[in-house]
Amino acid sequence: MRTQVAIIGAGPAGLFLAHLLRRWGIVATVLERRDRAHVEGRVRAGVLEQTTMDVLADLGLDERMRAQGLLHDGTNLVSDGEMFRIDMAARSGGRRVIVYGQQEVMHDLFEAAVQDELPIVFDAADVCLHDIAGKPFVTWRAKGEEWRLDCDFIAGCDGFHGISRKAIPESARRTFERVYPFGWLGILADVPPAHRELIYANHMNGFALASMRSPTRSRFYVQCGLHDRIEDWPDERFWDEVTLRLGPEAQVTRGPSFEKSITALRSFVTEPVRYGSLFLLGDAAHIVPPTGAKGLNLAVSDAVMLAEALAEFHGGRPLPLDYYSARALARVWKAERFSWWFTGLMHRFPETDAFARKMQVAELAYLRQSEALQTVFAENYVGLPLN
Ligand code: FAS
Ligand code: PHB
Repeated sequence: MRTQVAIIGAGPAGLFLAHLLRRWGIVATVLERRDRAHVEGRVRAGVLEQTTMDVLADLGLDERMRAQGLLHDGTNLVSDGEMFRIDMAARSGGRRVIVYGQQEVMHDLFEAAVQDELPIVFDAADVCLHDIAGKPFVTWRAKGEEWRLDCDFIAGCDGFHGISRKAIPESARRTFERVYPFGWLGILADVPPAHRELIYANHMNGFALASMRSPTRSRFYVQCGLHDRIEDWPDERFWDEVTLRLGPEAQVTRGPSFEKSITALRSFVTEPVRYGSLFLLGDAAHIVPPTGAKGLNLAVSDAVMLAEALAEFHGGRPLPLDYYSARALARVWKAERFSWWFTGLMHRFPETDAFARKMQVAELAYLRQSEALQTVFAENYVGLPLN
């Protein structure tokens, strides 16, 4: 078998890339280790930047997002129980975000892939990359057989724990990392949202976030210990804690959770994101703590930048392809900075001494009063342009 681009992984990075390449007339095949139901069933991200909304509109895949997504002009921060709002649309020339779950985005991308007959191989086991610095090909096992796919390029979209990043010799890559001394415990519950927009809270017991998936389904997170287990957080304890941390302006309605998971927080980047014919996208190349809601959105911007560069390459202009790594990483590092800064501002660190705490309080007070700092926040949260 032969294709132009072999895409490893059918998460947001892989599927956005497949749809964008198709629009440029470039043929790609996606190899996914799991089945569709598993990939589509992962809860994960909830907030799409203006940039991502625009990409879905460009692809003609935004109908359900526009019908069911919750457009937000602003967001809310709570410091010492007091809430203030940042009007992001007003501070960013009308750009905003939409709350539309990753599960819904994946559903729309898979449905469109079926309609467009985009080749996706599910349950592809033992995917292996070969000769990435020469004539690349990929092998895998499925239906009890060995398969081989020859290609011009390989797009590693297989997430943080995938094989693509590790295919680049250690001597040829550098990694940058910050592991945070706490996790996020998240739940889904069919209760009305605590507020019409998101609430991020910094409380002495730790961070909390009130988000949602629809007018009747809510997503809440609390900062938890690194070694906490799900069973340490029965629903009653969770509701007590999240209500306390969000403060009096949040209308928390209690109800049974039907999903509960703990996520570790890390900032991670590998450089470069190109090695020979292999390109890395999304979580395979970089991880952000979810505080800034950037994970999925960075996967999309990587896909746009690589699709554009490959289209230029096929149009006889190879330079953009060489420039892909620098261009993608430039936007990634800005999102890493914003996510690291926002995580530092809203969480309680074990080593947060009295002085560090005073710094948090002062920065939150300055953010509350400063149009300039609110503009910086808004620009970053709604998504920096894809330049
Ligand atoms: P993904 O991990 O989504 O997809 C990679 C795909 O590759 C998977 O389908 C996997 O099965 C496949 N794969 C892996 N190894 C393979 C192999 N060897 N062969 C073939 N296929 C292989 N972001 C937010 O903004 N808000 C959140 O609340 C949030 N919560 C998160 C919670 C968790 C637990 C995680 C892990 C991430 C969360 N994120 C969140 C970030 C998330 O949205 C990611 O950034 C996004 O899924 C990245 O997309 P991909 O790069 O496509 O990677
Ligand atoms: C979510 O809705 O899952 C969500 C929203 C905002 C974040 C992180 C997660 O910063």
